[in-house]
Amino acid sequence: MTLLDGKQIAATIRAELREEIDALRQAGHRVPCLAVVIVGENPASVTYVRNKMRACEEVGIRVERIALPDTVSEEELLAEVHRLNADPAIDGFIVQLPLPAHINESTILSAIDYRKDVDGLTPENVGRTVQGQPSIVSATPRGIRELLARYNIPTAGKHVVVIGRSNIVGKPVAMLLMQRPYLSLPGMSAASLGDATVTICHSKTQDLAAICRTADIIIVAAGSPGLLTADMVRPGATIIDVGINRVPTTNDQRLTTNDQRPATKLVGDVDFENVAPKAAYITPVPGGVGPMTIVSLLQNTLQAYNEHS
Ligand code: BQF
Repeated sequence: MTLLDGKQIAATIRAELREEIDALRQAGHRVPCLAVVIVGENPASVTYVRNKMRACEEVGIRVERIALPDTVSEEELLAEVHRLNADPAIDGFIVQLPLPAHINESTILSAIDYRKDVDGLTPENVGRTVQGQPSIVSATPRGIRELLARYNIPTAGKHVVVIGRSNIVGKPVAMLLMQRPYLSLPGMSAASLGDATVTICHSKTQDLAAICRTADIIIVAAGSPGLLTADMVRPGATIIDVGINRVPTTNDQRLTTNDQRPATKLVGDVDFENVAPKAAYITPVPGGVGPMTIVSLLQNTLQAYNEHS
């Protein structure tokens, strides 16, 4: 079993991005600039935004944080989106998800100029990705493709089973790996992945275990800790765990009764301990797909800068 070390690959890619951005600066160009809009103070969202800002700073992307209260109206948030669309100093921006319940996410996403949509979630970018045209690919699917590419794990002709049908992960990663390889996408690494046979499963799928047992690659993005168990995995399969679940730490994992660490830990959707020994390749949580998602956002920001500035 080989661990797919997203933490390490992401660090390598950040070093590459840093070189590219240093070169821009040395040539007298302005550096790329990302804006991040956060609505409210959901602790997970605050952490994710901090991760993104720190990564930008590391590679030399300018980053602007725009914090709005969770009482902001949809109209006010739309006005902020329109302002960012029109600001020539901003190459790309994201609206951190999820949004409060009184705001319609799809209304907000649809208002983002697709050229600045570095999360790749606008209808234009989703449609162009589906049609195999140059597009900004959403961050987690791009990160998964990059991770497979850097470990030389081919997808052509392979059966990929995706568990989860979200607009952010399940649907776009299925599309991406099913595509005819598109060699000239800016910012893509040499290996181009696609040509997979893809099955998308979800909460109403009958006999998920039987379908998974036919998979060469399983991508789990269900948000359900322990969902993928060893009996569902064919020996030698590749396992990509997109789940990020915060679960209570059991007492035997705490060193002493005075253990000052928080009483929760991050786990994925995979029963890692029992699945890992059967897998050829598997992503850990944390340190697998998560860091790749962040680095994809940086790559998308540089792509938006290169294409439109
Ligand atoms: C790691 C996200 C669900 C809903 C909205 C590194 C992140 C997470 C884990 C991170 C995520 C998950 C992000 C690790 C951003 C990934 O080391 O394993 C980074 O910051 N993520 C998000 O912005 O919105 C989400 C998950």
